[in-house]
Amino acid sequence: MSNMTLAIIKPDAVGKRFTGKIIDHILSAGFDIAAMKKIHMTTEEAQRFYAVHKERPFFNDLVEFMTSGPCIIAALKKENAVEAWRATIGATNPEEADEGTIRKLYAESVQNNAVHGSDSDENAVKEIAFFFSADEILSE
Ligand code: IDP
Ligand code: MG
Repeated sequence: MSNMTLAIIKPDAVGKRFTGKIIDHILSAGFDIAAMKKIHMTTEEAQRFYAVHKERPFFNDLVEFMTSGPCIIAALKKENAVEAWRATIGATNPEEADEGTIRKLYAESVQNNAVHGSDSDENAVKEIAFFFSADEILSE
């Protein structure tokens, strides 16, 4: 499934009413939205979603941030979706993100960085399945 990736519009960006601008950016960059919904992650879900980072010093703050308000999650479709979406969002730290990327435009800090993107095809498949059932994902 190398044509799909998981995007999350994080609580900071949803709270600042950037959802529309970010969805416009997604569409302008040529992604199709295969699935989308609004969720408010539980602590348990955020801990499981970010389990790979559980030994990192920022883990508890990250879980608290991701559960601080609702997120918009989406399965995005495009050729080489993972790489294309990472290029569209920019570096984790917005200070290091290229001009015109979503994080450069809308992120406030390395933690509150507006959006998530899967980092590999393998993780994209897992992350999409974490939030969406197969019948919620449209291929048209
Ligand atoms: P990514 O989102 O660009 O893939 P990761 O290294 O996978 O970055 O980190 C996951 C999330 O954890 C980041 O998007 C950010 O919200 C948070 N994070 C990463 N590094 C730091 C840090 O050094 N301090 C605080 N939060 C961080
Ligand atoms: Mg990551």
